[in-house]
Formats: sequence, C-alpha cells, structure tokens
Amino acid sequence: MPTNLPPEAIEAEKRYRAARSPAEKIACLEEFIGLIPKHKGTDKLRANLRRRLSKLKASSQVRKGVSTRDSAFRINKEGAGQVVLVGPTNVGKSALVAALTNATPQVAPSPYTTWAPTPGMMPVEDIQVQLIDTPPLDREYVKPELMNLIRRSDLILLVVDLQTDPLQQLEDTIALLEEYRIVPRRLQDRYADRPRLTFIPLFVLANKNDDETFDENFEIFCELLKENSETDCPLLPVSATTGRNLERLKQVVFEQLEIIRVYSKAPGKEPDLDAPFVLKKGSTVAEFAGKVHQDFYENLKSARVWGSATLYDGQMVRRDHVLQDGDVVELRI
Ligand SMILES: Nc1nc2c(ncn2[C@@H]2O[C@H](COP(=O)(O)OP(=O)(O)OP(=O)(O)O)[C@@H](O)[C@H]2O)c(=O)[nH]1
Ligand SMILES: [Mg+2]
Repeated sequence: MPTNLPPEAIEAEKRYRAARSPAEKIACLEEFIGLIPKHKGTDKLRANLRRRLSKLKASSQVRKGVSTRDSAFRINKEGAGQVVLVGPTNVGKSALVAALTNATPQVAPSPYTTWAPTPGMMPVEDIQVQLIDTPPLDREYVKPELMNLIRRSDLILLVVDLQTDPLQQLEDTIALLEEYRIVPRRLQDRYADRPRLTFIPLFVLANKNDDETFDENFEIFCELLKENSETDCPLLPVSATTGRNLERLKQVVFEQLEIIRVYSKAPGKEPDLDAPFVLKKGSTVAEFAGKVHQDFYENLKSARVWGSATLYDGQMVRRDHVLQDGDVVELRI
C-alpha cells in the first residue's frame, strides 16, 4: 500500500476492511477507490482494487440469483384483487385455478405436485381478478415465503376436499395460518388484544362436490363447522372437474373483495363502459377522481352521477358522495 494516500482514503480503507456484508464491502470499496488520487503511482493499486470490486459484485449477483428463486413467491398484484387458493395437498387447488383462469398449473393425482405459486387471471363480469395457485400448506414443511404471499393477499380461498375428511383439513389449515399470525377477518374483534396479526377475509371452498351424490357430505360438513366458531366460515361447494358452482364462485370472489366498478364519462360523451375503474366499497367521488387522474382529484369543480343511489340520472353530487357498483360518473375541472 503506498504511504502517500490522503488521510480520508486511509480511513475509507479501514472501513472497507472492517465491512462484513457483501453490500457493505462493495459500498466501502467504491468509496475507497473514489478517494485515491489518480496518478501513475496509484495506477496499479486502483487496477487491483477495481478487479476486487468487480469480483465482489459478481458474487453478490450470484447470491441475488438465489433470492430470485424465492421471488417466485413475490407476485405483483394485477386486476381487481389478489386471491390465493390455499390448503392441504391434493384438494384440487391447481385444478380450480386451471378451470377458472388462463393459467395452466400442473394437476396430478399424486400429492405434492405444486412447488411454486402460479398466478392466473379470472374474468368476473367485466373485470379480471388474479387467482394464485400455491404449494400445499403442510405443517412438516412450511415455507415462510408462502406465508408472506398469503399475508399480502386480498382474499384467502381455503380449499378442502369434500371426499377426504374436509373438517380435519380445514381445522389444520386454520391452525397453521394462525401460528403464522394470519387470522380470518371475521374474527378480528376476538383477537383485538393480540399484536402483529394480519386479518384477511377467508372463504372456504369444499371442492370435489362433483354432483348431487356428494350433497349429503356437504350438509354434514356444514353442520360440523357450525359447532365451532373458529371454523364457522362462509363456504361454497364446488367442483373443478364438473364445473359445479364455478359461476357462483366468481360472484362470491367479487363480493368478498368488497369492490365496486365505476365507469367514467367525459362531458357530452357516452360513458366508457369497456373499462371500469375498480374501487373499494364505500369510495367517494373524490377517491374516484384520484384514480382517474391526480388533476381531477385536485381541481375537481363538479361531478354528475348516473346510478342507483341518486335521485335522478345525471344528478350533481359533492366530492364526498359515496359511489355504488355500476355508477357512471362525469367529472369536471
Ligand atoms: N373428483 C374430483 N377430482 C378432482 C377435483 N379437483 C381436483 N381433482 C383431482 O384431485 C387431484 C389433485 O388435484 P390438484 O389440483 O393437483 O390438487 P392440489 O391441491 O393442487 O395438490 P398439490 O399441488 O399437491 O397441493 C387430481 O387428480 C385432480 O384431478 C374435483 O373437483 N373433483
Ligand atoms: Mg397443486
């Protein structure tokens, strides 16, 4: 090491030597290199350090590669809501996602088929909802990334197999989710004093209800659920194989997401009925304006609404007017 380095460079070098994590090492080394005066006497040193820097960067890229595999569990939200299908192995999660969306996850009679989540888009009337097929939830092998994915979702569809002890499957899954601090939203009041919980709407799908021969199984299942308030969840019998109740399921998802569709209309023009804006139930005209454009939110002069909760079509409303599903809104600035 040449002794004619300025004191700040010597200090930077000490910091670099003390750095522990790869990111810290890279940052300190870059700083160090930047503080070395550029002249013939330091050429060799700078070249050596640059080589070391690119090695450090390359190896941290490799490490990043590992985390990209985990990022299979980081799925950007698309459409009107993100809905995860969770449950034990072999209950038909992948079969349901394949039946309801454009995705084609692998479906197989053997257990533990799915290892990574697969998103797909499900059309519901004139909007799209994102459904995510997930690996089985299993006490023996819990992936924290899967729990994080569930925690970020807007709705959990807990799938059980009506033909194979659905009550046990439901109880096990709810207990496991709770261990990871994920609790059905309808129990929010009961858990009010417990810190750091995530409350998410949870709806149960009793799959493999292929035809009427399984309706009795379903009735028994419903009776058993009612015995315990923890398991007394809203539910629907469905069949991925025969398509039974899948249309009803789409409506359920729409209702559970608690969203409304609002259509925009430019003054003097027909409403744009092709592309609704999706808002949370209870949203106001001002919130709708913010979704259309920040300018509308800031400079909104007046709004007219065509819809169910107005006295007449085209009624002038205030910024705090609460919108309903299907409303058409004309904004003026
Ligand atoms: N009878 C019947 N069989 C079904 C139904 N849905 C799925 N299956 C069958 O159940 C088996 C498991 O289905 P998958 O969709 O792979 O189950 P999974 O929940 O994704 O399983 P993992 O990926 O292991 O978690 C397959 O043989 C499917 O054909 C259904 O509604 N009725
Ligand atoms: Mg699967």
